[in-house]
Amino acid sequence: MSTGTAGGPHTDHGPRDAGTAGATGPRDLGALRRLAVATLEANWEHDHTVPSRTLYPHQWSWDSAFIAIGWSHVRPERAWRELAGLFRAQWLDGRVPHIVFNPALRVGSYFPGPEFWASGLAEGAPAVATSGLIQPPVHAPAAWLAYRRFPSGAGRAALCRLYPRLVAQQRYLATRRDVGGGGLACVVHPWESGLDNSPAWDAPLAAVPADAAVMRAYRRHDTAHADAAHRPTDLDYARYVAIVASYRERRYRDDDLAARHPFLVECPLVNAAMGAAEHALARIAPLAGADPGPHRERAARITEALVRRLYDPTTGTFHPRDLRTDRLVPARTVLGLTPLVLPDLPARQVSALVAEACSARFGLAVRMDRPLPSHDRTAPDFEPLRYWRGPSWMNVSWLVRRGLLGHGRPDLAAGLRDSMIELVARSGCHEYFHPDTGAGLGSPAFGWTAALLLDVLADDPPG
Ligand code: 2M8
Repeated sequence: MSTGTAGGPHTDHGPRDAGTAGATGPRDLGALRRLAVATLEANWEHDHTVPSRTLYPHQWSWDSAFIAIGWSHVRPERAWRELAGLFRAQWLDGRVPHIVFNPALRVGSYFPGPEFWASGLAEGAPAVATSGLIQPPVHAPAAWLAYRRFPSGAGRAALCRLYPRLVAQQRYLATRRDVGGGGLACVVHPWESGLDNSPAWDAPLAAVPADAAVMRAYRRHDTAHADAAHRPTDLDYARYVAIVASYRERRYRDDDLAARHPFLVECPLVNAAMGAAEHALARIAPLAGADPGPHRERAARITEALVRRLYDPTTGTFHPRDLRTDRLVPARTVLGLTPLVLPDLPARQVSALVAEACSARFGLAVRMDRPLPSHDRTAPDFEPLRYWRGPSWMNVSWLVRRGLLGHGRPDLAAGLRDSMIELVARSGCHEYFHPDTGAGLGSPAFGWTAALLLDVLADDPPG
């Protein structure tokens, strides 16, 4: 990887020179750890951690799960406060909202803010303002890892309090969101996947009527804090807003999605996370006095459905299924690699995904010369600077690394780990990174980057 420029190491806490991949010395790792802890501390806000003070000043769902894993390494009680705070905002139907708004912040501190979502008008929404969407359900594995890292009595009590809420989250996804009837959950908005503007959503989004000019009526907050050329376009946002408006009009009810909703897609990541969550719940259940059997059965059903509905043997990877056309989306994005997190993924799919990851498209190797990109490097629509259309992200690399560890590829997992550490050593705790140079992009002090760096530095065994 060549030298990163933008962002540079944080001068207060950052390492001076962390060397090349795999050659990061112990002293440098100590400095990196201090940088990560300082970043989490600076983003802590009473009972949760903001992803970024500038770009994302509220609480985000899957960010909080990753961040809880980071806290478990340094201040375990915060891991439990983080998750408990998020699940206090769970809706009566079991959905865990993707944003929980901090009422103390001024109007306009994020777009779209609480006034746009109007969650208070929806049945079963909590008293605090939230969005009406979900994000990948990575919380049960996060809670399990946090407990395993520091298995105290207080941790166990917190985990047991969380257990029924995690079960309700799964039930919501497996029932209300199984619009395709094939045993998978669908996302109703690209934001639900967490990979907002991934090329995976281009085809299903193109069918949503929208005009970029509608954005003149709103004030985007993101482009005031980040380079507009790195963010989704105004046309993307016009579609995002139109899809939320359609869901909000029905008060975020899921009963007639198939008949009315303009965006319905089965996402490999959301469903892989849902399967991995059942595996984690099977570990948690005995601590909470519950039977792990049903979780194991559900996990097996989800893996089977994922392979049946989203795996394409001709490409050897997983693709989203657009329920409007009942076809797989052809784009080969990093979403396709995420089913590796499933411990029961059949050997055929594991080896196909390892081959896909090691191909020129994603460049995974025992010694990586560039970080894992979010999209196929060889695709004509690969964009190295634009958000989820090419840049490298720590959370997706972390998920793929866990999958590799779980499937007996510690050599490749170590290559990925080195490249993740090197990114932060070169550029700081940025939100995302240039997939060629490793330069830091987006927010410079980002929660999950710091949290997951702490986790990979600890290098705990899989499980
Ligand atoms: C990004 O998404 C939000 C909308 O939810 C945004 O662009 O404003 C994504 O990277 C998402 O995965 C992440 O959870 C969120 C906060 O970090 O930011």
